[in-house]
Amino acid sequence: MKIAEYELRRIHLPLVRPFRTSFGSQSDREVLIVKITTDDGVIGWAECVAMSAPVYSPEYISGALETMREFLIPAINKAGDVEAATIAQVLKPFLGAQMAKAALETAVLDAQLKTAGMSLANYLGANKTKVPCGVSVGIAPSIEALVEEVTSYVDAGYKRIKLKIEPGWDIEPVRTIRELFPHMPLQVDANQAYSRGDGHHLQQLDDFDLLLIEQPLDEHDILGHAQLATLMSTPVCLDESITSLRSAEDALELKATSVINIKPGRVGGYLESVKIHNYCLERSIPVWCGGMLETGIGRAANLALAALPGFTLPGDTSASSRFFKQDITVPFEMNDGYLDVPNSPGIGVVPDMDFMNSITTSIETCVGTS
Ligand code: OSB
Ligand code: MG
Repeated sequence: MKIAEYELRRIHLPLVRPFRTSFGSQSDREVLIVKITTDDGVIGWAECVAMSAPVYSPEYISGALETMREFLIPAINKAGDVEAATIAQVLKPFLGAQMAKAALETAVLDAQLKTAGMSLANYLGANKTKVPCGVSVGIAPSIEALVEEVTSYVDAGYKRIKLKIEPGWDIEPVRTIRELFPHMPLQVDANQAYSRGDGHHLQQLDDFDLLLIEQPLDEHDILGHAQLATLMSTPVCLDESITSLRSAEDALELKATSVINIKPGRVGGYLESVKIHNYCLERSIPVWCGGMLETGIGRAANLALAALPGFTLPGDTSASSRFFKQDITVPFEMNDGYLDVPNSPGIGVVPDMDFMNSITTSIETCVGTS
């Protein structure tokens, strides 16, 4: 296909409650939405999961926008006739920028699959029509507030709880939630907040029958994670450190991780995500689908991925209402702790243009090959 036009749009959505992690607190989500129009007039949508500031990953919205405009889009235009499966190769000369690359590839994929009349879930190899929902719970202002928030998610039907932790907010909150919900699948995420010397402290988490501890150390500290994994009975799971199939292979081989959080934006797209999934499935390594506070556009595509057979743990695939009062698509609603996997062609959802226009802060268009 040939791309006639690209639209890069920044939108601003308030969160239903502040989301606090070890890298900061957010009370709204700025999102970069990518739209492509093919020369046949077919539209493809995608969400770039970069955040406003480079605090989770080195990518951030303004940077991703500039990378797309200055480098990635001109390279795709130069290639001329493209399909989703060729985009990664076309963009390979430009280093990093996985989130920017993923968004462009996904927009192409959406348009391509709409043309083919196939859902993303089918294309990726899904074998489920609904997926169990987990929820990521931020660092709370107090234990009481945490209990109230977690209880509301348990009551809503969530099947797995993930607690964000950091030094000073770890053993006691986890103990409290474990005592209150002895059988709930529970895991923790530190977003790199600890250092190598914290192994004996973190060992205390082994008492709480956690599914895993996610990214306790620096993203580059593969050796530190491998050492921690020998100290703890709780499985170590990498998030930030995994930016490609190659890095997943290395981290597994080095025993720095025994579970993988697959976040499509972080690894450069859904096609790379499927490669990581396939590699892990062959070796019986459990994987789950991470989240980046996506709107319905990104959430829809994540659900398609989470429906693949190797996604044996519930992901951070929560309902739209977990983060947003109003989503930019028809909201994803939980039924009995599950979300339905979209089955219409492409990612299966489109934005509500009136609402999206009302929260748009800037739009830029780039011409394609005509
Ligand atoms: O580390 O998984 C993370 C949100 C933003 C950046 C990083 C992370 C998260 C989450 C929320 O934990 C996941 C979600 O429910 O979208
Ligand atoms: Mg994480």
